Amino acid sequence: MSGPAKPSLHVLLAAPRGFCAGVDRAIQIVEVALEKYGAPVYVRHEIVHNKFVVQSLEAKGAIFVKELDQVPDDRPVVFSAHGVPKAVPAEAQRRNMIYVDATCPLVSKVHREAERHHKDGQHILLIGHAGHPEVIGTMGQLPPGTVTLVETVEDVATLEVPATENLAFVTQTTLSVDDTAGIVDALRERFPAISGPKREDICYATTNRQAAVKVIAQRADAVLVLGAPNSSNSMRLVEVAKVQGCPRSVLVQRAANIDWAELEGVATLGITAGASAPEVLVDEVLAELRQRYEVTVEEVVTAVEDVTFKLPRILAAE
Ligand code: 10D
Ligand code: SF4
Repeated sequence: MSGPAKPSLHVLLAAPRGFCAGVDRAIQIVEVALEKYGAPVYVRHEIVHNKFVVQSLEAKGAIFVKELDQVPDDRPVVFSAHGVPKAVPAEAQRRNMIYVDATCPLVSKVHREAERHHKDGQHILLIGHAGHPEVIGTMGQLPPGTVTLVETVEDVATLEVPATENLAFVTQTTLSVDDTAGIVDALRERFPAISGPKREDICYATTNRQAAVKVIAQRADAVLVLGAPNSSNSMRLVEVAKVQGCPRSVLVQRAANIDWAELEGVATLGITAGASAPEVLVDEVLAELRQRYEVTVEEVVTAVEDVTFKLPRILAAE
């Protein structure tokens, strides 16, 4: 006997979504390091901000630690995709350790930009979120006191800088494109001579995922963003979806965490995933939805990505 007919649900799948080139490379770095050096390979900080990724690497022999002092001298260590202060590789070198830097090349590019401004004698304003590892890493490229953090438009008015003439700004790579534009406008208004990138340093993946979620949010009754609460780019996707037309937008770590009551009355559901959330988590959600609804899926493609990054030379095949 068949049960009552399932309600229908139209799913809008954002594209691009999920893994970016920097995350792909970082995970591959841990996998190749495990092949090359054998287990255990230590990783300082979550390689990317996703529990599922971390657990699958742990199953292969990776050990995740907070700080370098938790790693024995004679085991290799990988630094996460978010970047590290200069003091970290310096310490690894001092201890003669094998280390592999999985910092995304687009984060390293911001590090070099900051260094160049500093060499030119400029004080740096870093737009970003306090306490985030990328912010700690970027600030840690330069001596204390040479970089000031700016988190909001409101911060700009009260900002105290050593000299208003000799300023430059750089940004975290995973910020809200729209909020950052507002902060940059306020900075340029208060400090007309400030130098910096044309717009900001937000990466292609962050930009594309926000543009895609905006389009689905405008058509959806609710939006699910696959990702972790400590993932800056994923949290920004939830905010952007909320602001751009879909107040019922929520972050979910995986299918088991969906609050089904929140989806009551939803006929069109948007789905996307942060840059650190693997596609299997999207598949898992779709499978769970098919248990409860008659699902139709429409992929909404707003950009096609073809970015890839090479592995660090230390891991190149011999
Ligand atoms: O928090 P987040 O968005 O910076 O990092 P997550 O690991 O979630 O995604 C990858 C982004 C990186 C490594 C920073 F660019
Ligand atoms: Fe690199 Fe952007 Fe991915 Fe961060 S989100 S790892 S900056 S490509």
